[in-house]
Amino acid sequence: MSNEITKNSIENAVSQKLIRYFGISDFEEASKEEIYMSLILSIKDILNERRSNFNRAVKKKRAKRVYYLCMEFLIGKSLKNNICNLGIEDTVKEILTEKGIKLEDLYEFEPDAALGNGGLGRLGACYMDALSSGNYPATGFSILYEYGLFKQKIVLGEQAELPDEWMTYGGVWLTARTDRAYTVRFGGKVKEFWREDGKCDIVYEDCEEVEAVPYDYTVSGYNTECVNSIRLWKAVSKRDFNMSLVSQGQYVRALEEKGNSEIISKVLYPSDNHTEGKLLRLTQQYFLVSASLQSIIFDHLKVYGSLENFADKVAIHINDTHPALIIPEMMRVLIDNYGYTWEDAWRIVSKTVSYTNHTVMSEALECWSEDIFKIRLPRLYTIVSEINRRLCKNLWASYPGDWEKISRMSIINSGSIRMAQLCVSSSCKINGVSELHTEILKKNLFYDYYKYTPEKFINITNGIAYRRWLCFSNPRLSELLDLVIGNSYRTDASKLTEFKNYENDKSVLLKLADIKYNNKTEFSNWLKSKTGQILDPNTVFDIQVKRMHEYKRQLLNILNIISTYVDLLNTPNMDIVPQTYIFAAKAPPNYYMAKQLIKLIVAIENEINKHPIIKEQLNVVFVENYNVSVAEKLIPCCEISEQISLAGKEASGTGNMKQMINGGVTIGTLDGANVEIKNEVGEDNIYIFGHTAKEAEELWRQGYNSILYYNKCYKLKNAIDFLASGFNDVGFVKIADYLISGGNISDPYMCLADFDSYYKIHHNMLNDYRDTLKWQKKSLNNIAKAGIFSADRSISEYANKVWGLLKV
Ligand code: 26Q
Repeated sequence: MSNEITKNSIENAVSQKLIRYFGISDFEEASKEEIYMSLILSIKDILNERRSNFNRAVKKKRAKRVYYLCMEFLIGKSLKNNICNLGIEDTVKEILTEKGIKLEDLYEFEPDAALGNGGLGRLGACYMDALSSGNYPATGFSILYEYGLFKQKIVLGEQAELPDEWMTYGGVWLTARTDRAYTVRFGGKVKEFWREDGKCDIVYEDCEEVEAVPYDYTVSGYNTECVNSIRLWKAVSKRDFNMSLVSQGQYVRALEEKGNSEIISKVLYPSDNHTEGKLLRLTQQYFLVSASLQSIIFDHLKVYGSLENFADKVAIHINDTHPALIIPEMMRVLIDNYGYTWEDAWRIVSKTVSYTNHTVMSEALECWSEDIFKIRLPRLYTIVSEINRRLCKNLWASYPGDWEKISRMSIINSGSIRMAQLCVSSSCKINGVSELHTEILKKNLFYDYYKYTPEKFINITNGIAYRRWLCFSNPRLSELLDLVIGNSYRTDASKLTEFKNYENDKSVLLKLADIKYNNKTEFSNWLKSKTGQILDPNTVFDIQVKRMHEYKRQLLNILNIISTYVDLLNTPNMDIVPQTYIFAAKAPPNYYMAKQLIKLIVAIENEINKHPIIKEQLNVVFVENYNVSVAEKLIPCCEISEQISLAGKEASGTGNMKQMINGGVTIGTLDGANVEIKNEVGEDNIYIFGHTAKEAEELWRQGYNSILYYNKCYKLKNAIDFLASGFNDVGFVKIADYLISGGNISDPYMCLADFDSYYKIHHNMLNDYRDTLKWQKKSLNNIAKAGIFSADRSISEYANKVWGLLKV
């Protein structure tokens, strides 16, 4: 057991750090930066001690461990989360107040660790939190991107990208483990030497060698001694500094040579739901996989001394196909380094690895050109080919002569290595991230595989670290919950249902309204002080925050806003509910349409600002640099949660869950987890519109004729006409064309097909909003029914159904 944490112990720890690292013996002399760093270092010590105790207990119990491989962890800030998890917020506040320092100011100081793009990365971070909170032995593996996701600035109405140098103040959390570095090899030639005993020695020549140095980021759990970590790999050049070049006066070339391989961990690819077949990305993926596997094997051998029980003691989870190379890499290591036969190695690998799919969109499915793969990873290429040869042989036995099916299921096809096929054919379990998504996987994307091995396919609906998103981000609401239903929901989210008993309690409903108003006011003040943008907390806050992508259909929301704007221009004294639309989103820097959409939203914001009278009724703001921290401020203000993707495209969504648990009422399509949200809250507490996934697919197959919708609906026509000519920007004519033309720039996400039902339901929703008690009852129901979307629940399902993992 760890020592108890007291006011004294924290104060002493911080003072010691001030002396040791900054030579400051007096709190009063320390700058905010120094106190910030010293506080983090002190908390890190507590966590590291607990981690080591927890590890000892895991070893002693010989408990199974899970390793969660993910190219992204969108961690955000950790100071507040760790302080709240440790239950020491009041104590720390007390210490700091005595020194005239506000803890909130220190919180603000911390940069976001933005080692991820969006949903996938944030899910990884939420799951690590739940794993620790649930006392499960787990390690996350990813890359220590020196630059996190770019910082977004709106410059002259458009997104500009700035480098995100998060390490200066965010790196304090990391513990470098230079003693545990591994070598990763790329390229070169592979030579096979067959021995007399029939075994084969593999020798690599002329490979490029890179050192992978681990940096551990500790992850605390709520109210528990369990602490896990995310191990982040940094690429360090192994090539010794080339002194001969230096002596020839080629100093810069010598530096360049050294720096080359360190590029691997420089940047995170800023795309979301889209792959790029770039060599550097493949390099990053193998770097992650190879280093992580060496670390996993090292840990295992230290405890058990053999790999015989590997599959019983280790679960390796791959998130999306990005870390799929762990499959051939594990085969390589078991066969080449530990002398396993193919069959024995395969038994271990296929029992150890599980895979979650996070998207069905074709542009996000990873394929690598055989040529690139062969050159960069020659030994792995041989292994993947052999996996594929054996797979096809088995398939042939099950489906003799069905070449079409076998070529659909084959890993290698027409010069491409298809990572989804590799994952599905090799994993012990495959899951989708919402009920609908899993059904689509079974019926479409992985239909053949589902028929082949149905027992492997399961659903585990996503969940969120609700303590971060509710308890810590929305203290007003969680205080009310503590008061009304007690605080047991803080460890057991299902207890939130007890809040439903108060759906007709007028005083509770009015308190909810009050809390929302205060949150909105707080956010408005923050935004005004940051950017000067003005919000009126007396208007309804309608929020769409997520990555910018065509399939998420921010454009559908925009069309409805423009149509209301046109109405207000024509009828200034129209009776409408005063409404504020808040957007926040980053666009991938090379995604033209996504950037155009940001430009359009900012243009609308500016257009409305020219009409102060209209602005009172209809306000639009684009909040720049959306990240975890902005989300934590914004989501507690949500009244209307826009989840309007084309049905069938959003695998789950998790922002929908975060807004729901903060009392936001969803307007959405029957897509991803919206379907389950609807099932939880019932039709009265959600606004569903648009084509279902099945209908949308059918419509697309029959031929989507956008102009029909344009001609049929005058509101839509007005909006699109305004879009085409109302702004002095040719770019928006292109967006109008994209919406209505059937040509090669047409809208594959069929915004117009859902416009009519969207604007009607939106209108009804705003009418309902006029009645405060009626609205707050809906809001209350959303809070009360959100418990199922807790990451604690998701993780316990993974532990039981996928990993065979027990709490320690
Ligand atoms: C792949 C190759 C090369 C470069 C980038 C990528 C790449 C990077 C990120 C591909 C996809 C992603 C991210 C996908 C993602 O975030 N998917 C979301 O996952 C969430 C968690 O399951 C779901 O809730 C969302 O519905 C899904 O869109």
